[in-house]
Amino acid sequence: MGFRKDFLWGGAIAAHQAEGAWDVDGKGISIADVMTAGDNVTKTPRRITRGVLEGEDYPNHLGIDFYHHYKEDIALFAEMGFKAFRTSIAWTRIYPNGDDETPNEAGLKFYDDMFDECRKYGIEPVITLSHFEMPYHLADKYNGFMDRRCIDFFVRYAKTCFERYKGKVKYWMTFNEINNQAEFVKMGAHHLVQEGAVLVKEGDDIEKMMYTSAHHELLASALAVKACHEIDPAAKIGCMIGMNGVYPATSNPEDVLNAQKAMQQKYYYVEVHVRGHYASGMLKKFERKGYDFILPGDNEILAEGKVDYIGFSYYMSFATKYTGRFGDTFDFSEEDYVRNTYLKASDWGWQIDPVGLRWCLNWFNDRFELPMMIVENGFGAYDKRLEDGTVDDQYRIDYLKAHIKAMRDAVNYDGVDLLGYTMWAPIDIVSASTGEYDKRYGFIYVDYNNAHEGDMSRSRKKSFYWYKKVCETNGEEL
Ligand code: BGP
Repeated sequence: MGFRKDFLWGGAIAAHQAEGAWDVDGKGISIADVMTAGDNVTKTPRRITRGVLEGEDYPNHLGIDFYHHYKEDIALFAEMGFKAFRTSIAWTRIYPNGDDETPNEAGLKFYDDMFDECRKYGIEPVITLSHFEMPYHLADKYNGFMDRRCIDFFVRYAKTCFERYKGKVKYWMTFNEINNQAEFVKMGAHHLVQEGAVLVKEGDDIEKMMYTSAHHELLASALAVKACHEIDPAAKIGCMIGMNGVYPATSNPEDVLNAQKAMQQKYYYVEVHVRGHYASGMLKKFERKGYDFILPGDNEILAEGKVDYIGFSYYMSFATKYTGRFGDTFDFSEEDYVRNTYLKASDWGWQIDPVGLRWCLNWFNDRFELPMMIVENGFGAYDKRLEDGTVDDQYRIDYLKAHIKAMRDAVNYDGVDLLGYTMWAPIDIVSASTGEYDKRYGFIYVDYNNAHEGDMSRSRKKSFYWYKKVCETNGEEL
C-alpha cells in the first residue's frame, strides 16, 4: 500500500511565468511576452498586443527573475526534499524567432546549467517543451499552428532539446494543457487560440481554426514523441492535459449526456495522444461540420507517436446543465457550465473538489491504462505576510492535503499507476490566466506584488515545512 518507492514528489512552474529575463542572452519574444497584466479585483482580463508596446505592463518580462535566482530557488526545493522539478524550456531562448536555422547557444547553456543544478541535489527535471510560450514571430507571420510549417519548426526545436539534454532529462511532455483551447467559444476577436498561438480576428470561424490548429499540434506532438524515442530510448515522453472533470448538474438524462459530450469534446486530445487516432465521435463531428484538415499521411504520423505516460493538471471540477441550444448534436460550450452547489470556490471562483481528482484518475485509468503523473495541482490565494515575515497559509495545506489523500486512495484502492506529483507552484510566480503576482501558490513567498512593489526576496511559508514532511514520509504523513 502507498506510493511507489521512487515516487516523484516535487513542484512545477513554467519558464514564462518565472524566468523573466525576457530579452536576455539572445531570447526572442514569446506569445507570453505580449500579454498584459490582468486583475481579479477589477476583473480586468489580460490582453494580447501586436508586439511589445511602450507603456504596457507585461508581467512575464520580469517573472520572479528565476533566470538569475534559480540556484537559490532549487536549493530551497532541495531543502523540502523534492525528487522532481517540473518546468518548461522557453522555446524562444533556443529558437528566438521559431523559424531560425540554428539554435541559440546561450539559451541551450542556461538549461544545461539549470538541469545540472537540479541533478546536483538528485532532483529529476520534468520538462515541458511548450508551455503557452510559442515564439511571437510564429504567431505573427504564420498565424501559429494554423500553418503546417510550424509543425516542422516545433519538431526541429524538440529534436534540438532531445539531443542536447539526452541523459539529463528523463521525463518530457510536449504541449502544456493542449486541450484548454477546446473552450474556444468565448474567445472573441483579437484573442488567442491559446497553445496553438493562433490570433483570431473579427469574422474568423474560431471553431474551425481551433480544430485545425489543434490537429497540427497533435501532429507536431506525435512527431516529437517519435523523435524522442529514437534519440533517447531511455527517456519517457508524455502528453499534458488540463483535466477538470465535467459532472452532470442533475440526474436528468439530458444533463448526464451533456456532461458526457463535454468530456468527449474537451478530452479527445488524450485519445489521439495515447491511442494514436481520433475517437469516432470526433471524426463524425468533423464530417458533419465539413472540416477536411486531416490530410493523407496524417493518420500514420499520429499512429507512430503514442505517448508513454499521461501528465495532467487538476485544479477544479465543473458541472453542466443541458440547455437544448445545440439540439441532438449536444455540442458543448463553456456557457453550459453551472455552479456546483456542493463545492466551495477560491477567490478566483475555482471550485475546490478533491474527490474530483480521484474521479479524474479513474477516468483516465479506465480508458488508457497508462502510468500517470499529476504535474499541476495547487491553490491560488491572497497570502498575507505576518510581521515576523512568515505566512500562515493553512488554507493551502488543507487544499493540498485533501488532494493528496484523494490520489493516495486512487493508488491504494483503484489501482492507479502514479509516477509522481509536482504541485503548482512551489514558489510564487506570475499567474497564467490573470497575469497577477497577487495570486500566490507557493510554499516559498516572493516579495513582489501586482503594483510592482517588493525586492523579490524569498522566504518560507508555513506550508513549506508541511510539504517537507510529505516528501520525507512519501506521502504517509499529511
Ligand atoms: C494551468 C497552467 C499554468 C498555471 C496554472 C494556474 O492552467 O498550466 O501555467 O498558471 O494553470 O493558473 P493561474 O496561474 O491562472 O492561476
